[in-house]
Amino acid sequence: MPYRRNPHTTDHNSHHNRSAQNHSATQAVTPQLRDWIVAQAQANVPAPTLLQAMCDAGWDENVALDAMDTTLREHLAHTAHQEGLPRASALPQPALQHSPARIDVGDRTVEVLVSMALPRLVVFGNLLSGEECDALIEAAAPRMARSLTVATDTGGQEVNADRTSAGMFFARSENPLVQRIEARIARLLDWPLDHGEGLQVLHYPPGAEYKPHYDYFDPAEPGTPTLLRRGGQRVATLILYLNTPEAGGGTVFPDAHMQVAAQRGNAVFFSYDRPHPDTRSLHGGAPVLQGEKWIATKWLRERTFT
Ligand code: PD2
Ligand code: ZN
Repeated sequence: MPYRRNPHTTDHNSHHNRSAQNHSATQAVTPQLRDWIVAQAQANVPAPTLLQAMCDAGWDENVALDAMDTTLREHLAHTAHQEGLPRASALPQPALQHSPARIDVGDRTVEVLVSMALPRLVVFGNLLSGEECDALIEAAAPRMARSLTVATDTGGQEVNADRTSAGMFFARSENPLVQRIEARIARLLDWPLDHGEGLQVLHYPPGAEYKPHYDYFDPAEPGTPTLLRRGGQRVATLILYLNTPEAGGGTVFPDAHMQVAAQRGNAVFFSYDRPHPDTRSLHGGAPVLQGEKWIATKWLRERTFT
């Protein structure tokens, strides 16, 4: 694909500054040059061709590379925002660069069972011991109340027909068991412990379910600014399975056409870098068909949760 000549640089070069060395020290990335770089990229001109064109026009190679990089990065961020996409956040990330089958989290070896790019999702095995699962259920059971969900209009809480489970929240680091599990999660996900909400335990009796939803706070809802004051957006969820229902009760991801089975000690992690459906993070708790279901959920925030 041929590129269009860039008059801005060429004029600058031919009329004002013929020394390439001197030129590189004074080359300013003008708005016109930025527009030209964006137009070339939009016309699918390959990056090396674009770079060569700039070098031919008298640009120092490093300055040209830097100008291309900065201009296109800013352009992409700007376009995403213009198109109504909220800005992307940094994310918790398990260390999976070398595709390990197991991750040492200090006091335990966690198995990596599934890793998916979109939605960003990882299924872990053996994150909790059977005894830890039982102890969490035992500590939570006397404190269970019908699950509330966030009231999106006010930022408060309300009973919700889409969520027929009962639940409770542990305060962060409330007791040694919770503290140990939270420290393990922080290490596994490489995310500060204080960037997490307190662990929530949910109990689903037979027939109960949690209809598909997003865990992030919808930027369009009036209650969202209130919710964001306590540590910014939710950026990831870790659902820990505390028992194995006899049938049903998996966590479904409709956009990925997949379901994670609820297996005691296992967990599913998924992240969403912006509060937008393009993260494909829609998920739900399938109806429990036989037996009951207990989970603990850890929601991770952008910043310290207060
Ligand atoms: O219990 C589940 O599988 C489930 C499904 C959807 C839990 C949550 N969401 C949650 O705790 O956010
Ligand atoms: Zn959820």
